[in-house]
Amino acid sequence: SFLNNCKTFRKLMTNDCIMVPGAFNGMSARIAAENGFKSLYVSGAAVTASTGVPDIGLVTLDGFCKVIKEVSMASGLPVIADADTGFGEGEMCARTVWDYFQAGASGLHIEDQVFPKRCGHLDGKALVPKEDFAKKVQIAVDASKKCSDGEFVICARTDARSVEGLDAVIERSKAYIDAGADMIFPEGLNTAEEFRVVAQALKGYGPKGGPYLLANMTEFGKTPYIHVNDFKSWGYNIVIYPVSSLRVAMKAVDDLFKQLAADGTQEKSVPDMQTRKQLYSTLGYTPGVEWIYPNMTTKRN
Ligand code: PYR
Repeated sequence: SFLNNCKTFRKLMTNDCIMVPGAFNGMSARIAAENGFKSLYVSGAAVTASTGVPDIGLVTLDGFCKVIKEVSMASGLPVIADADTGFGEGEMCARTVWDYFQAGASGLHIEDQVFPKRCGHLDGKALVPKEDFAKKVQIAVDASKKCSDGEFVICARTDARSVEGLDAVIERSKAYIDAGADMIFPEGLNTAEEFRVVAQALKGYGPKGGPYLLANMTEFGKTPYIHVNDFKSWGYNIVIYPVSSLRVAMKAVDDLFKQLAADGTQEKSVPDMQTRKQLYSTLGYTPGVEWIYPNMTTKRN
């Protein structure tokens, strides 16, 4: 059930650091599950890009829920999903929590940027006042209590690093923890040392004995590549790889189309393709045999 997935998600993060890759549709979700990943991420950057629009708040709540449902149903795994700035204020932010939970997510992150937001690794971001965002976090936490007894994870992302500096990242994070956030996502940090310093400052802070900590290992951004074991040693619980799968998939599509256009037949690209056999295996499909979703069984088939 959705509630069990929330509990599983929390359990996975307890005293551990899990690698959570982005899945941008049901197929990529199933491939990740096949490869042993225990939880998946639905990225705003990937959802928007795969829809063909930039990451500036153009995809609606329903658009995100469609992808969350696909990823959740196809994989049966706990999903944490990007909710940008919460798709609005007040009841709209509460509705986002309820709709994400009903779509199958086990948690979400909302961020303290002004709407329309931009990618956390771009310059020129602007933030809402700390107190205003703390109120929004509180609304999300209350909504989680109503729909999931508080099991659905509310992650507060702060985009303060490039706008107000590292001290503000810590100060804002503490305010969001005070407001009830279960998890903190310090976005756009510049060095490994900054990740360590933020974790050190937030360790044990707040009524819940310290928040879960999320690190974003996106490519081509402001953050260097850091090994999951390093994050674990500093106290991070989850590392996301939001757009990695979409980037390699789309480069492969580009390579195919170039080759096909040039050669007039796709034959040269066939060795790079997922075969029919691999496709059916990933889908758990045997022609003539009843097919069911993985989370409709007690174990993955
Ligand atoms: C994204 O992938 O869109 C994030 O916010 C990390």
